[in-house]
Amino acid sequence: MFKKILIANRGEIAMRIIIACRELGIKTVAVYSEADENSLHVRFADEDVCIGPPRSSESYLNVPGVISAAEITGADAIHPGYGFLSESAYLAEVCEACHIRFIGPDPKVIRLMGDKSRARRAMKKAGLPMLPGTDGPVESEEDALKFSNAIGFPVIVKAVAGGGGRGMRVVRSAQELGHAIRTAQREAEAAFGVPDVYIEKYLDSPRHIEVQVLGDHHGAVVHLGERECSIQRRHQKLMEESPSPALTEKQRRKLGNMVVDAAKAVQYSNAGTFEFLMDEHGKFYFMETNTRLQVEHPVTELVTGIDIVKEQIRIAAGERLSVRQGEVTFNGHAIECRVNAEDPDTFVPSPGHISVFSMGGGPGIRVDTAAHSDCTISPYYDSMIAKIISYGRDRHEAIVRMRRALEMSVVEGVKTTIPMHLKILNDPDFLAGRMSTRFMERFTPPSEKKGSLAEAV
Ligand code: MV4
Repeated sequence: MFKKILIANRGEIAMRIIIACRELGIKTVAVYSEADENSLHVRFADEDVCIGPPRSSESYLNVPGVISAAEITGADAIHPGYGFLSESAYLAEVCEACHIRFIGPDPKVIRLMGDKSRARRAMKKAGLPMLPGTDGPVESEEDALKFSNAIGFPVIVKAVAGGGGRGMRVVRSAQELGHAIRTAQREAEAAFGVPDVYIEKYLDSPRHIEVQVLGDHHGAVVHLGERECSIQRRHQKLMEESPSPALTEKQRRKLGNMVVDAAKAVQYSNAGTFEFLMDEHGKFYFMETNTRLQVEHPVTELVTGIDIVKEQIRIAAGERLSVRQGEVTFNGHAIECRVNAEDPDTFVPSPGHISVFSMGGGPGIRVDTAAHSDCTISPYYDSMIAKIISYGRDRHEAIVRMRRALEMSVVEGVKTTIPMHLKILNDPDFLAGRMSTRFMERFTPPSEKKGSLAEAV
């Protein structure tokens, strides 16, 4: 097992990784930017190294800085958390070259899944259900038109290097196709340096459902069930839950087994998430694979009792998965609310000093945060300040607990999205489990709707 792990991240997820290391008896190294000198992850790590100025590009995204910090402190492994360098095949390769273990999948698998068109081909071959789509990047506008006419409009043009909703264009008629392809290519080139795009049949109001997997270096893969992530805005998830209210036990088993087979086909190791869209008939279609720990992993931990971060560390150290599929059980229901320092109506960021910070607790409530009273929320980073995760024997109990925990939370000094969450938790469609990726349109002010994906696409 590792003796010392460097955490290449900040905020609540750096704290989450420190917690796992402490329980495993592993020493920790925090890296931090000048803006995070007084952060809790620096306080609770055994060692800390400042790696640069506040801007992420000069600190948390700086591969030489992170590697140097690991070398100087003698860390055996690097946990990248989510965001930042978590899906950098390059960091994983540099780690390999430096004999530092990267806590994540093999760089080859990260690279494969990072190319959304290659990933699509590989996962189709491995048996996952797909929407009709091009088998590679669009070669010419004529071919694209022929293909789109054959599968029927609407279609969606997606950047091969995209993912998470960046670089997409919905096309509703043949006349718009050429322009959409050219615009998408230009945007993709500017954003990712790779102009390639591919085409898929477009689903208008699907659910977003994702499956958590763990794979070890001995060929074992298990799935930990699904998460319902339809409640999002501009590709930022706001609330997630497990299980999805839309799935039957039989569907869960079938989807989970398909994902396990697909993960085995690419020798997937460590934690991963397979994203699907579900249509109104309950059919699933593979979208992409996230080769990292995800923000919403706690809902899965609460319903399975499995500590995903500890599993990640054990897997990276070469140990076997602590459970077989038959030993994975799903109990009760968990919901996560992402508390962001934002205006709850306009979603405009609200950084600043928090004078009072006290999250509701009690039975069935978990709070993952690095915030505290008398702390400062920096404008340089993501606006998420805490995750409140509720657990109950059933969905109703999880909802009731979440409501009272939010009502009994006090955050003074910055605006938060807590009032928005309370509105959602009282919405009849939410309560009935009726949701799609368009759910938040009803909660979005008209002035904000223009740039939203629903409008753009
Ligand atoms: C789609 C789609 C409809 N049809 N693909 C957005 C993020 C990326 N992971 C895939 N995305 C979508 N792909 C087809 N063929 C609709 C979306 C989508 C979406 C997906 C998941 C969660 C929220 C979303 C919001 C808008 C669009």
